[in-house]
Amino acid sequence: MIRTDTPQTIRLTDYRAPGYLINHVSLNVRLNREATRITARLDLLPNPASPDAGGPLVLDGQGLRLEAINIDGVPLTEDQYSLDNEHLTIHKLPQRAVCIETETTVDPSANKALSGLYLSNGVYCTQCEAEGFRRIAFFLDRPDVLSRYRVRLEARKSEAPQLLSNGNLVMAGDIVGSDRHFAIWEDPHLKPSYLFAMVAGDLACVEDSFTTRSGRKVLLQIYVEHGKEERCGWAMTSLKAAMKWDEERFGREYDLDRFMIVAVSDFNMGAMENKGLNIFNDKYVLASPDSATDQDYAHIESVIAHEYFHNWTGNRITCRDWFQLCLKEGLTVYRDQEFSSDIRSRPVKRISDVKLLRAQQFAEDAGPLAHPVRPSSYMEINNFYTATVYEKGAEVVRMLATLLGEEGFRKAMDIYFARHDGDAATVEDFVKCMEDASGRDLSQFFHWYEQAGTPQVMAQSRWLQSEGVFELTLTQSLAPTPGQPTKPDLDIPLAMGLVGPVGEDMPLDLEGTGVLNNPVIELREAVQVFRFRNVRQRPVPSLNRGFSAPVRLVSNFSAADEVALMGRDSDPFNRWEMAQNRASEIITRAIAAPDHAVSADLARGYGEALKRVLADNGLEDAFKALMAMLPGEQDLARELGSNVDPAAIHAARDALRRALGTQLEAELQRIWEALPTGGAYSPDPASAGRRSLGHAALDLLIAGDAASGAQLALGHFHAATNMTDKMGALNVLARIDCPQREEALSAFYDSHRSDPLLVDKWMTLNAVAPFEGAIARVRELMQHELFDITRPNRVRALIGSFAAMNPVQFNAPSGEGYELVAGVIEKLDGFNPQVAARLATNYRSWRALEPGRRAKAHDTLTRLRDRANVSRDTFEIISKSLEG
Ligand code: 0A1
Ligand code: ZN
Repeated sequence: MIRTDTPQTIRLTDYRAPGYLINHVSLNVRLNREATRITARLDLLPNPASPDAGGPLVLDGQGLRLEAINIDGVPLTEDQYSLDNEHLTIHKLPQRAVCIETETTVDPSANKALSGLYLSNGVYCTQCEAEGFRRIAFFLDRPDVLSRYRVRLEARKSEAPQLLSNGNLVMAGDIVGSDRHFAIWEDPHLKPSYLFAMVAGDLACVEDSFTTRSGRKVLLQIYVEHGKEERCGWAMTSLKAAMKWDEERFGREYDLDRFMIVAVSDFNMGAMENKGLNIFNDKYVLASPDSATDQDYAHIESVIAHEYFHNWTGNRITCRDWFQLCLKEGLTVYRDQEFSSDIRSRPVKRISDVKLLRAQQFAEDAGPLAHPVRPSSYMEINNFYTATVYEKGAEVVRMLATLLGEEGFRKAMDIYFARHDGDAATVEDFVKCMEDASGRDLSQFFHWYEQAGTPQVMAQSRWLQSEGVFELTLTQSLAPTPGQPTKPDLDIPLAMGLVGPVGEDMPLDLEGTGVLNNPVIELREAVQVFRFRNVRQRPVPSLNRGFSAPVRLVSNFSAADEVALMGRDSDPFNRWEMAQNRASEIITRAIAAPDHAVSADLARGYGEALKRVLADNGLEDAFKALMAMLPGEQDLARELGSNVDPAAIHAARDALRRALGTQLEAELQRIWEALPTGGAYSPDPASAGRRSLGHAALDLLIAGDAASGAQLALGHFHAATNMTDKMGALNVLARIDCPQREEALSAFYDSHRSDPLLVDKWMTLNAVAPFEGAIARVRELMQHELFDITRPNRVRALIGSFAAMNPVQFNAPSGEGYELVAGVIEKLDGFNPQVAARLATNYRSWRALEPGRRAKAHDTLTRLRDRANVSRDTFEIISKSLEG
């Protein structure tokens, strides 16, 4: 049966201010697993600023059982309101302040969508962003309705010794004559319903404190399952570092007396910034040397910071509507990236962020799901928590910071905080602050928020020796994306340098401007010529340094120039970028070559350049590790753009790995042997860098000589005294078909089967094998006693990793990989559409495949779209994937 009721599209241009406002919310929540009873009293009044004031009141509500309703204490008769699946409509309201009281019941134990009130390992918790509050109470569930909340929670004492909600605890006690107790919380700050949270359960609590720069002492609490207290230290350290950094870098202090974090096992996303009560997926809280890798430590640090930073960018200043999501997300990602850059290595952080941006956002922008940083329409808002809104949104803020300079940007942020504190704001409001602080007209820049797609910048240069002029011609273009056939020119800030013979930066004396203090040029026209004067020696241009603009740069620069920059550009980002360019070119040629053989000459040249980098004592280990990693298979596929054969890409990339592994064997061996084993573990960046370099070396060694490499890796696995070393060995072993792989995987399982986060790692290791048998293994694991399709982390670990990290097997020519994932989407869609729809985005590049695979993917997608009862979430992703 084909879906008949096509979900409605919601448009930014249809925004209307709410007809009613809710000043105060008082909730009384009597928790019970199957029937939680919620009384909600809303102090409501007509919105004088809205033409809809005086009209019917339409409250959102989903899956609620309405038990009673009254206005100012008078019960409503049935003809005074109507109910459908998504709304409670009160036909007529007196045109004055009223108190509407509803009493509803919900069943948390049956909530597997993990939106609204649900149970995770017996702990009651909530998730209200974006539209989950309507599953708790009838409400104007939209971010421009800001209210003060008072929440009374009540539960059985033995079941839920802790009762938590936003703000301050004002009263708590036992209910005499019963086994129940209660707590009352008041949040003094106005907030939209999506920031509401409550948690009730039997949890352990780790406490610390932070004194703000104005001298207020803030209680910090992290709640976790009993027995996991020792794994909270890193999260607490990260939280305190984030609080301090926001004071120093942005002048932002925390504004309540208590800040709570709760870690739960079942969560649809990473974490949530509920006011004063952040709720986290426990994988972004729990860490110990023997359970978390260096990467996990770094992720925890940045997610803790991200959620904390939302207190100002998201909570104090929130979004007028969900189209403005990047207002809080892009800005907060920018802030967490800056935090990590300041406390770790800036170049290493930048390279890692750009890798992620390319892998996720560029891929999104290149396919049928492309959308602007601020979308203009959606069917299901949960589908728009995307790399474009988050990561490209952060890039747009970064470009503003580049254009305004550090001081100018800080001034603009100060204006933003002062002007909009307490507001539900728009992207226009934000950009206006940037304009007012700088005196610049940012109307052309604003297109970055509205245009989908990755711009291409073509650079051509020549050195006019006799005139002493270096001439750079830049051309911008932006290919059509769904719904946007033509595009205006963007304002593109390009940081750059002209690099002299020994790596020095020459002065940039731009004709018509003079010597640039800030080495950034702005490309604003379709084609623009920049002439630099007094260039007496032939320079090598280094463009888009630090990836100042999220564009695809193509140039007529020679391989020799790229190799030169790889060795001596003062901008570390571009050293890495040039290495990636060279490697991509070599691999791309091998893809087209018979047997995917790599050119020995090209590989040798590349290997020599890499050798010099690895031997340079002035470079950080973490940077060298990034230099030693080849571009990913999906990056290569995206560069090819059409007629993609994932198996050919894998083979060609492997051929270069093998060549490097053989050629650099001695150097790699030296690096490998220098990797310390045993000893105390510390997650600090220098130690983590040493480990990542060692593991990058292992990856190439194993490519050069699989048999001896596998033995090395197995030895490393058995000798490991921390999770980073274990996973370093397993990550390479997991990708080669050898007995050592099976031995290590089963040893890992035996030691860690009782730790869910480690079982997830194990599932992923099984799912990423690029060789025959992977599909059967994944199918087998879906029957494993530890697989549970209702737990998002487990589904992502096994199925999500298979689809996203195993391009060869997901794209098996038989179509079996597509079918496997589709089967999971179908099941999941029945109870957790958010996670199902996200899984479905893995098909987004199907049109770029070679014809055989393309046809298989098309069949699978069509079947998925045309199912009866497909959710709005999944329907939107699949139908757009098929159309675009
Ligand atoms: N605002 C959170 C992300 C988030 C979004 C939706 C969620 O549930 C559907 C949960 C979390 C953040 O940016 O961290
Ligand atoms: Zn966020």
